[in-house]
Amino acid sequence: MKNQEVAEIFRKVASLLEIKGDNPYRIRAYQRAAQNIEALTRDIEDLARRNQLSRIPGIGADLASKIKEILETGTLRLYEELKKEIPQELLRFLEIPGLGPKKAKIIYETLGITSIEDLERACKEHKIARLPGMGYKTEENILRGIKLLREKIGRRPLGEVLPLAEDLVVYLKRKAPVEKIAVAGSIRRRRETVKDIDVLVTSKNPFSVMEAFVAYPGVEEVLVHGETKTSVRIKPGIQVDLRVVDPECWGAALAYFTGSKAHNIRLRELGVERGLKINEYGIFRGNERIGGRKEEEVFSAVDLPWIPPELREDRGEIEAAREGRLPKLVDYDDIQGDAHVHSKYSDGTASLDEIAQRAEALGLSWVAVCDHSQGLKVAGGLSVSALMEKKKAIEEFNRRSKRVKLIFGAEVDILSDGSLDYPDEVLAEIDLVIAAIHTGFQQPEAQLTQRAVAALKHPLVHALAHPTGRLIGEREPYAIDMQAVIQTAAENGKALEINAYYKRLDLNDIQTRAAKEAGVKILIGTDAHIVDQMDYLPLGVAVARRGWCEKEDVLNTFSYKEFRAWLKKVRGR
Ligand code: DGT
Ligand code: CA
Repeated sequence: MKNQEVAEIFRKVASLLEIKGDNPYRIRAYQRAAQNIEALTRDIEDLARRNQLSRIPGIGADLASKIKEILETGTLRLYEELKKEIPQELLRFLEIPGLGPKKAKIIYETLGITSIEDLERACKEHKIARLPGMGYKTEENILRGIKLLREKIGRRPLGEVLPLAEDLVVYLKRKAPVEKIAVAGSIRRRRETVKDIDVLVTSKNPFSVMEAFVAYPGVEEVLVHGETKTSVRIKPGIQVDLRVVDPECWGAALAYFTGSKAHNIRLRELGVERGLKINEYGIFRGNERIGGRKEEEVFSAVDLPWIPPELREDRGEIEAAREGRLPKLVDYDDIQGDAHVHSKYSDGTASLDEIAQRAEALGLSWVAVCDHSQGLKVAGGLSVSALMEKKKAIEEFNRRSKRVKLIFGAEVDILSDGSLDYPDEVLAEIDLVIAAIHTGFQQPEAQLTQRAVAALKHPLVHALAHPTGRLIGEREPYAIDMQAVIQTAAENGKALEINAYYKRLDLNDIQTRAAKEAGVKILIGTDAHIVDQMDYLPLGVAVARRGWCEKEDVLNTFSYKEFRAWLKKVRGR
């Protein structure tokens, strides 16, 4: 898929135009296009072939023809011309999250800095703070951006890598003589970011497996080509290690390569206490193999029940397993609804029918359609009259739809003083009110926290959306006291969202666990702006599982009726 490549070029065009001081609307159009293309789960080439590019939000005739140009030529004339006007070094600075084109240009022109290392030093020596329009805050932001950039180079969001891993598994099952096959490592644990793809297989013919593997169409470079281990780099620059293991070692290898390393070390220590050696080849007493064919054997050898991969981080799961108090994790199949989807009414692209169709295909029985509120003009926020129209349309839809029900919701902006973006009498009409912060990210912690707390205390609010505002690899969480937020939610019987969009996963795993422990209910929403993004729901479930959530902790496991009852209960009705 060329989606990322196209998005990247558009994003760079936007930055270059910004450096040149071009028309802000034009710049915004490229940025928005980049965002929406990146968020697509469909193959953009496929859309282009079917002449469906205009289905992507923000893509008109002009941008559609530019997308086609990129797909046909690999680049864009406009981009190449802009690059000639602007120095290369400056382009590199634009990769740093949080460092905008204007500031990058001033730094480049006044200090003559040309490398990221020099820029880092200049920040630490407070040379940046002295430049016009900048200060110590700018230096902090740049340093944070450099840190994020370095992390980003090594790790990618799970939601980007998981489909690649799944595609490879399908390919290997079809083209290689594999018997067992599993993706291990951080992907199996569903960690939010991933360094590489670890695949294990058993086979009677390892040689053919490796031949098929290196012939995988996504392979860019073969790094190691062996009988038991082969490593390649696939298209977006991700390494894949494929290991063929003996069936009698399968369970031991699966446990070992699933990790985490910290968890493995604990298991190995427990083994040592029992006079056992546990490694990727099996479980041994002296030279005698006593197990390793099945993964459960690794755990039972040290008197533990099998531990779900999402918990294997040495965050107390070993102790919990020993004491028989492992959570019975919420299952991917327990999920009945998606609690946060945007429609055509605001900045989404889907009609109510399209949303319901996708939900049905995903095996869901309800979806909350939560569009933006009136003040959020950039995101097509709904006026009160549009909101009431939508309410009617949803009621009408529900009258004729049996299998999938829609819930009339709104993602209501929390204004900078903590008040909400609709008056109370309007909020009372909305069945699910999710409050969210979309502005003022730079406010001090006390103020941001106060806004979230005030919203959660509001009697008509049900939940807080994407509580920290972070974007993986792009934007740090804003300064917010999560403990205060969790406590307020707990005291007021309100839910916190796990936003399942692959760049958000917000709450994250650790915050989710804190919320669960405080008795706060979790509400998972994909925040889909196009129906394809509804497919990200399992990523949110993965976060819930990594946060030790059980079925009853997660409101999405409720039936439509039960969920509606909960919505009413929150408002004391
Ligand atoms: P990442 O960074 O996203 O690739 O995370 P992982 O957990 O997939 O890490 P990776 O690919 O380096 O290694 C895969 C698994 O192999 C890891 O989760 C645990 C196991 N492993 C790797 N190195 C060691 C080690 O030195 N000791 C032990 N006990 N296990 C290891
Ligand atoms: Ca890995």
